[in-house]
Amino acid sequence: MTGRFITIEGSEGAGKTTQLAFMREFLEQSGCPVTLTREPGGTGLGEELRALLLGHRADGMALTTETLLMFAARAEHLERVIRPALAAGQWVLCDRFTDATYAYQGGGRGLPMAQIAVLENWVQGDLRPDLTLLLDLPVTVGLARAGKRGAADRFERETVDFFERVRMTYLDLARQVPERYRIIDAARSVERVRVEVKSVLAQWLERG
Ligand code: Z5A
Repeated sequence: MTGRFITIEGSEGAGKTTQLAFMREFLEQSGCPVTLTREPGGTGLGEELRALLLGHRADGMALTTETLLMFAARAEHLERVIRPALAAGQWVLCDRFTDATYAYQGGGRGLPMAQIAVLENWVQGDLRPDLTLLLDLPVTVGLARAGKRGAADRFERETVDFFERVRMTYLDLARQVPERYRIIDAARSVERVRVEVKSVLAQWLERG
């Protein structure tokens, strides 16, 4: 049996990591074997690329380089983790995927969406997530949450305008592919968001 591919997206401080733990628990209790992973990262090489992409050694990295490294990490991730897990019937829960490239490199930094689409088709072929949860919240709320965590990485130091463009791009993507996306109001308490995430997953499981 082929598994399912579920991604979770959102701008800074949306609560993805927090909700993924609940999602894993809920799916496992429902009898679905879960592989939990993240991007950029998810493999040895991918985590090295993540450190390069998020770290300050790469300040001033060209946008083309940044985008190609995101897709290099993704190619490795697909080959070594995502495709084998799906083939083994696992439910792959992934913290960010290609929608993040559209939102950050495309919306945030201004790379033409058509160039991202070329890489998406090349690296992924036909593979797209089955379901994407978008945790949406006002940028200032997310930044305030993330600000409590200490040292900022290369993306976290971006401007409020950058994160506004990221948010708008995610909302546009969700409008373009409504059958794949579920938008969740992530400005509420952890518990209220958890209840809605669970309800979305339960309805989706019921649909089969
Ligand atoms: N990136 C890219 O540019 N292109 C790509 O293709 C990909 C990624 C794949 C790394 O992502 C960066 O890579 C990311 C985009 C870029 N940069 N940014 N920004 P990441 O997902 O690893 O990093 P992140 O977005 O910075 O994740 P995050 O800030 O850690 O957010 P989160 O996982 O969504 O949130 P969290 O860790 O669950 O929660 C953050 C804090 O808020 C924490 O203290 C929680 O306890 C608290 N929290 C969580 N939920 C709530 C609620 N509901 N109320 C109050 N407080 C809450």
